[in-house]
Amino acid sequence: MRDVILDPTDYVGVSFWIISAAMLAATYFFFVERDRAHGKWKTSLTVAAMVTGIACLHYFYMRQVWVETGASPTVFRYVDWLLTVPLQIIEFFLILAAVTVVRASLFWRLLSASVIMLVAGYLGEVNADNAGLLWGMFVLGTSAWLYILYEIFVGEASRVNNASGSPAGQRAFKSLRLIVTFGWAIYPLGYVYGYAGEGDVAALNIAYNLADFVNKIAFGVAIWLAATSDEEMGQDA
Ligand SMILES: *C/C=C(C)/C=C/C=C(C)/C=C/C1=C(C)CCCC1(C)C
Repeated sequence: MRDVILDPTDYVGVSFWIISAAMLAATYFFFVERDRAHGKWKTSLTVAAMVTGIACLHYFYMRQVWVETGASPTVFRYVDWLLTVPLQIIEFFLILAAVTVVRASLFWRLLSASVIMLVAGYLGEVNADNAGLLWGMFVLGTSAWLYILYEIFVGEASRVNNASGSPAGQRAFKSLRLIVTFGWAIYPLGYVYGYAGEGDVAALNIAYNLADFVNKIAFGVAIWLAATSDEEMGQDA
C-alpha cells in the first residue's frame, strides 16, 4: 500500500505539497498587498489572488490523488486550468487595455483560443492510450497556443502604443508576454516528455507543477510590481 500521507522519497508528492503552501502564501500576499496598489491595479491584484487561491484548492486535492494512487490528477488539473487560464486572459486584457486601445473582440479571440488549447490537451491526456488522439490533440492545442502568441506579438495586442499608458503598465504587459511565451512553454514540453515513448508520469507532474508555480505566482508578482511601483503613485492609473 502506498503511504497515504506523504512519503519523503516521493519527490513528486513533495512538489505538490510545496506548491500548495506557496499558492496559499501567494494568495494571502496578493490580497493584503492590494491595499498598497493604486486605482484600477487593485482589481488586477484581486484577480491574481483568485488565480492562486483556486490553484491552492486544487493542489490540495491533486496532492491527495497523487499520494494515494500514484496517477496523474488529470481531472483536477484541467478543472483548475479551465478556471485559472481564462482569469489570466482577463488579467492580460486588463493590463493591455490600460496601456493601449484594444477591441473587446480581441479578448474573445484570446479566450476562445485558450479554451481550445485546454480542451484539446484534456482530450489528448484522457485518451493517452490512443496515439492518434494523444498527438492529434497535442497539435491542435499547440496551434491554439501559437495563435495566442501571434496575437500578442504580431497581431492587434502587440501594437502597444509606447506613448500611451504608464511605464509600469507597459512593463507589466511585456513581462506577461514573456510568461505566456516561456512560462507556458513548460506545459507542452511536459506533455511531450510525459507521454513520448513509455511515458513518464512523474516527469509530467513535475513539469506541470513547476509550470504552475512560475505561471501563477510569477505572473501575480509581475502585476504586483507594476501595481506598487513608484511611478504609479498618486496617478490613480
Ligand atoms: C495556471 C495554469 C496555466 C497558466 C496553464 C497553462 C496551460 C497550458 C499553456 C497548456 C498547454 C498545452 C499545449 C500548448 C498543448 C496541448 C497540451 C497542453 C494543454 C498541456
